[in-house]
Amino acid sequence: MDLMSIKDPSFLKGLSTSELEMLSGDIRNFLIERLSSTGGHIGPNLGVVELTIALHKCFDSPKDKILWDVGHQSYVHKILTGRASQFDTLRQYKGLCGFPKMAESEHDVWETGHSSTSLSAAMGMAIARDLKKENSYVIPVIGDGALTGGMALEALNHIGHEKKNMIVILNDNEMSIAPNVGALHNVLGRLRTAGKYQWAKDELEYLLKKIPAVGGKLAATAERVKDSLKYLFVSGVFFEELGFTYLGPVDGHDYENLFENLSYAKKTEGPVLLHVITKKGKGYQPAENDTVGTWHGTGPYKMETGDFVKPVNPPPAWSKLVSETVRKLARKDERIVAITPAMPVGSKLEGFASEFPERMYDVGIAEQHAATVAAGLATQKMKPFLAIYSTFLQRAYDQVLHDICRQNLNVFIGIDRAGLVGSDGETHQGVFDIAFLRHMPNLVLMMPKDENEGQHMVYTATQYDAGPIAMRFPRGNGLGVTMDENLKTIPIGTWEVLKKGHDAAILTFGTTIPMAMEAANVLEKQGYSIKVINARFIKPLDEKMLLELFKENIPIFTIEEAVLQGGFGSSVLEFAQEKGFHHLEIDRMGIPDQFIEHGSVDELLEEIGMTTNDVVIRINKLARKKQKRA
Ligand SMILES: Cc1ncc(C[n+]2csc(CCOP(=O)(O)OP(=O)(O)O)c2C)c(N)n1
Repeated sequence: MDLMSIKDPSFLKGLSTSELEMLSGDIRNFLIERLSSTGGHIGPNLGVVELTIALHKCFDSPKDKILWDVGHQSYVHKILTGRASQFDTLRQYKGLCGFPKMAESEHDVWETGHSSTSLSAAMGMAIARDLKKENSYVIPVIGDGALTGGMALEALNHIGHEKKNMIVILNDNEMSIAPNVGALHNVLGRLRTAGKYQWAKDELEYLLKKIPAVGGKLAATAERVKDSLKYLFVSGVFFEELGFTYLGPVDGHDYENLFENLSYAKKTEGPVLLHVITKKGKGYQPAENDTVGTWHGTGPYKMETGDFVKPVNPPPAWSKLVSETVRKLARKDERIVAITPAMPVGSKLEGFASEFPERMYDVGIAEQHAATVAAGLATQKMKPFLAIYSTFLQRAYDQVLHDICRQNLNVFIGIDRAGLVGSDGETHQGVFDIAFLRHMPNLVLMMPKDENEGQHMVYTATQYDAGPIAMRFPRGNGLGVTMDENLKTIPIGTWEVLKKGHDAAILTFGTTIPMAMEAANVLEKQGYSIKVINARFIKPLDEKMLLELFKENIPIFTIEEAVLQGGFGSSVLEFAQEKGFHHLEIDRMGIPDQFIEHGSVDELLEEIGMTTNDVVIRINKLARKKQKRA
């Protein structure tokens, strides 16, 4: 079928099962081919082809609301809702978003990127539907990984209590981003092997009804039989106990099976949970064979072989550098324990896990829990290393504040993917952490200029025993600098002058240091002498160096790949104000007050005016202003 001709999912209503099967094949081929050049979430999407088609055939989107949890598996939905022709721009600048996006389609009724929100949002929609006396279905689709998130569990608790009509589709492929973990995963495992509990229950009910009534005694016995059957078939009965009608498990690649269960679900009053078993990567051998999570989300690959297209001998990846340095230090320090909220692969903790299995905890998609587990460990004089992406740390704001910082506990937070992350887009940009951490008492926050300083900072963090310490580091690879053999501590709160100068000073840290140096060199050629400071401690500031700089009375230009509001530049302004330097020229460059969509990091920096050229222009202006005043 010509996928480009699809405008909306209504055409599905008239297709037979064999035609739907052909359509599934066409969609799979399309995804495998297109994603080989753009990259994207291939595994999750290949797994939900039949499920997505079945949902759009059985329901009337957008009147019926289909919500995609995390949203990385919404590509088939995008194809069925008229967006196939945009797939060559997937996750690229101004192109098709890799997650649901209301601006793209009326069928995207809920935007996501962070996991485990779909059930809560669906509950809100169901409440609104009932208050407005409307008639529609609300259908959140949540993976077994996303179901481990605390929000999802909070929502189950509420939905089961309120008994609103809702059809929760549990897409169980036994994988999170990496293999799924946890007790809930084991419950699902038991359900998977338990067979068709619902049908057995209905059959029993039918049989019991046929027995002539001989009073309440038999009815009571019947109830007990039903209960024991429940326990016989599914030792967990987790969802039924929570107030859901549990349907399944059903083969998520079998249309007839899906239709039968979906139509049963539509007739059922109250919340239903339909347990659908799917195979991640279905139909593409390299992705189907993946047991670690490599094919969850990928860059470009060679379609025929499944080999990834990668640069030759790149500098060390930041995540690996940090995790491997922690691993090295853990050999000498038995107190070090690593914690990841579901990202062992992304955080490159596989090496640590294999060497120290008893000191490595993947806690599932549970950032809040991860932070407080780290706090608990620290109360017992352990040295927890919490490996977490900047964007997901947002989830654990209060745990970092209330549990870690307030109790001044020695937790080392490795903030991965700090700064712009590129193609994952606005839900994943790691640009808020400085603003939401800077005001937390006791916390040390730092960011290295390169991977060599990075390894010294990791060492510094593990040696530091005066409270919580966090190190930001970006997505991607280091600069390829020479690495020192021996690790050393960096005195807390000390900056470094990278280049001397007397006309203006640039204060920056991390990824923007090369840009600052380049701009300073261009300005040098224009006759300005520019000082560049590596402000590697975002908190505490190097107050001594700052005061000296203020006294020089030269314009100050701060750069941060993070939001300006409440950011590093703001802290410099605040300090100047506090110390009475009111008439200093201070200009701040950073992420403006808006959400930054997907694109390459360079394209995004260009869009928001954060290039070398922008720095040169703005410092020129500052310096001229200063000259005029003088
Ligand atoms: C709050 C949050 N933490 C971590 C992630 C990273 N992440 C993206 S997808 C995913 C796994 C989701 O697993 P599942 O829901 O089972 O979906 P599947 O990909 O297996 O279909 C994780 C951990 C996220 N998106 N949001």
